[in-house]
Amino acid sequence: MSRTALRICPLCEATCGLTLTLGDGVVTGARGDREDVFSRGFICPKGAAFGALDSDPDRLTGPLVRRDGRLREATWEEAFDAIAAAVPAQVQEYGPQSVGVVLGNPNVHTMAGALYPPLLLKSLGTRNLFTASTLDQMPKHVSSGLLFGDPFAIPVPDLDRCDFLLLLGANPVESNGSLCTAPDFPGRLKALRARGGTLVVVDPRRTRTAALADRHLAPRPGSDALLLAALAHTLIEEKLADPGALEEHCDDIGELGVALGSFTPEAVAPACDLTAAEIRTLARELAAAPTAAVYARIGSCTVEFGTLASWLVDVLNILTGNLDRPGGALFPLSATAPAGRPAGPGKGFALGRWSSRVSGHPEVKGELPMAALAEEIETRGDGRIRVLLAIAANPVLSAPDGDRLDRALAGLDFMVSIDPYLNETSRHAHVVLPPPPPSQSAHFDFAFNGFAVRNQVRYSPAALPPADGRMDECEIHARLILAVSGLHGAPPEAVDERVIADSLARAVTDPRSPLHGGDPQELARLLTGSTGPERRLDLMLRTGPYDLTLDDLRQAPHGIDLGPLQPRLPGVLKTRSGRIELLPDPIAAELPRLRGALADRPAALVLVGRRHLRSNNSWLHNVPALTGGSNRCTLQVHPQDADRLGLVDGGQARVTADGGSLEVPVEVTDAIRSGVVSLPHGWGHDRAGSRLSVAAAAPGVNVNQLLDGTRMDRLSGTAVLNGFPVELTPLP
Ligand SMILES: Nc1nc2c(c(=O)[nH]1)N[C@H]1C(S)=C(S)[C@@H](COP(=O)(O)OP(=O)(O)OC[C@H]3O[C@@H](n4cnc5c(=O)[nH]c(N)nc54)[C@H](O)[C@@H]3O)O[C@H]1N2
Ligand SMILES: Nc1nc2c(c(=O)[nH]1)N[C@H]1C(S)=C(S)[C@@H](COP(=O)(O)OP(=O)(O)OC[C@H]3O[C@@H](n4cnc5c(=O)[nH]c(N)nc54)[C@H](O)[C@@H]3O)O[C@H]1N2
Ligand code: SF4
Ligand SMILES: [Mo]
Repeated sequence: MSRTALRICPLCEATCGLTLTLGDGVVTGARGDREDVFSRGFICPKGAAFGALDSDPDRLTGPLVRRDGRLREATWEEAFDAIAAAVPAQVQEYGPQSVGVVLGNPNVHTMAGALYPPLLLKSLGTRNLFTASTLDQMPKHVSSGLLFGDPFAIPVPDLDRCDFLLLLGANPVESNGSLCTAPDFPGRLKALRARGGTLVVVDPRRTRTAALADRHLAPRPGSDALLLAALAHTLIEEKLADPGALEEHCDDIGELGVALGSFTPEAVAPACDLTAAEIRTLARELAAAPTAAVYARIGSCTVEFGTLASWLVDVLNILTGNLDRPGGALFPLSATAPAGRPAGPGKGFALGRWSSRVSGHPEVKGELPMAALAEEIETRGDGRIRVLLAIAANPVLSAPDGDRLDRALAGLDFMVSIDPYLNETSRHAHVVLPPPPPSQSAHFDFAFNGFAVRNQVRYSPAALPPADGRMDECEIHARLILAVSGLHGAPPEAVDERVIADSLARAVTDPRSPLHGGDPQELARLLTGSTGPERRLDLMLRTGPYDLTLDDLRQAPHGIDLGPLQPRLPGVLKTRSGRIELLPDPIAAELPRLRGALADRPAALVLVGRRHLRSNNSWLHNVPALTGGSNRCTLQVHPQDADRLGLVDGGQARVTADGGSLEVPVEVTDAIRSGVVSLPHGWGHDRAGSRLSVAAAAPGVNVNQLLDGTRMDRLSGTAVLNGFPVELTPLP
């Protein structure tokens, strides 16, 4: 007999509520949950393919352990024994820095990935942490850290109420949004226009999002910081800046005009390949709109001046008075955020507290650049990474120069992957620990509730019981922590109970906590979860801002709406001054380099990425329902460029850049501007030793092979993945 279960979709940041149909221990169907308080029935093709992905026959069903050079099926006990035998001894001999940790994107989509990595890092004591953030949103963390004192204080556009949305370097109609959790992003954009609002999209490609816009500007890639600086300059110069009530929270407003002095629309126009008039008009419209939000993502982050662009986005929101006001850009307040702290000076945000060993890249938010991982493994000497723990990460495809990383991983003394697949990265592991499919895992969005356009909270218990021989991913993490820290064999619950005891000890002595003055033991007994992670969630809800418990969430399976976003200044500020530091020193020090870019002679041809609705980074190409059709790894080229270079639609071309060259199928289309070509990432599934039968049949090429890892946004250590120079030659 079939039954249904509700499950938040973990496949992208939109966090849609799904209704799964279950039959005989498998998911047989998925549709949007119409009663979901946030997504109200919205679903995309990936969510609809939940069942196919969940029961992909290539998913690993149990751990693998390398013996005599080959990965073989093993028991969980053997797997953790192997880790306990290898890692503590390595740490003993070579020190904690000899262990590197790589955290990939799906960690923000699992409870395990949210709850355990901080403990793992603490128990290891290593500073060699590399995450997908330095291939992604790290510039935004840095700009928020500097402006607001908290790298996680990221304002999100108030999509449902704003009158004017300036959207740069994002394509939410395909990606479904990022750092702006909004189920049915496309519908929300249409609603914005239907209520008389204006949408302006800035993207070198005429994307499906651009097609929804009132206006589409297609500047030269990599020039967003210049464009945004000119917008800010114009607001100041034309006396259109009106921060209003924000003024009392801001330092350095006066100095901004001087700092941005050289970035006139006329000066930046050639570098952006826009006209000065277009830029001035946009600035005036932004200022004139009753409410407006500027929002930028991947295309503005993973470029040379990603941090400056991210900073300027919020500068514009501040100069127009739109930060922290309804209809503008607001700070969400999630149900598991720690209870409010009083306004006033905080600890601030520091960059570069230590540096990477080989190239001296400054630490950012406790991380080193993913683009520097290979050299940290390869380069001999004290502190070399010899052991790697890769959790939900596929850097061989997602980071620059996968071939080099591939060789580096092959040379490790020991590697562990927590991954459902044997893929380009995990095939190098000595131990692979596969989590169960998502239907067998509980879900809570610790990360995305903090970036959502509406405050709300939802919990999904596991839809199906664990299949035979399956271990919950939270338990895998807990056991890994014990195994690497010499506590192999201790009960995994001990990890959670320790966290709970520590958190309670802090809460009862914190006058701002709702649990202040309580008895820790008694409070621990009140926690209702049936597993460690559930009890930890319950505790976080109880110490959070909404007076909620896990039971409340269980009784509201479609979620609890906590209302529209509210102004939160000055409470969110944690800068040393207790104010918004509008022109922080590291930013001011970077502006001369941006000024230098005004005179740069742009390359004739640069490459940008793109995302397809039916794909997701590197790991969704093994589901037949999602691959094929237009979801393919082609090089998009504008007709003029194709003519000039002698390329034809359906033909082959060689693309060459700093890092190497690739042979790719050409797709001629006027949906991309001339001087720019586009190749998606996450492809290149042709490495031996992977177990991805569908993906291997249409492998595509790995765009990141074109990069050697030296191009970075200096302030954040984020790899430049967009707007790098390439050359094209036709192939017969
Ligand atoms: N050129 C170029 N490169 C890019 C980008 C780009 O735009 N252009 N985008 C970048 C961005 S934004 C990101 S976030 C990174 C992503 O980089 P990664 O995080 O390295 O890549 P993913 O493809 O998301 O794959 C993560 C791994 O997680 C595994 N996985 C899936 N589900 C689970 C799970 O539930 N648990 C565990 N433990 N593992 C799981 C998958 O099998 C896969 O091996 O790529 C970046 N790389
Ligand atoms: N379907 C699907 N959804 C996804 C993912 C996926 O792989 N597939 N990945 C998920 C992840 S990890 C993330 S981080 C998000 C990302 O979500 P988005 O930020 O919306 O990502 P993209 O769709 O890559 O959009 C980036 C856009 O920037 C444009 N661009 C490139 N260079 C520049 C530039 O210099 N300036 C400007 N203004 N634009 C530029 C590109 O043409 C592209 O359209 O998506 C998430 N959702
Ligand atoms: S939009 Fe994202 S969260 Fe919603 S169904 Fe699609 S993949 Fe899942
Ligand atoms: Mo990402």
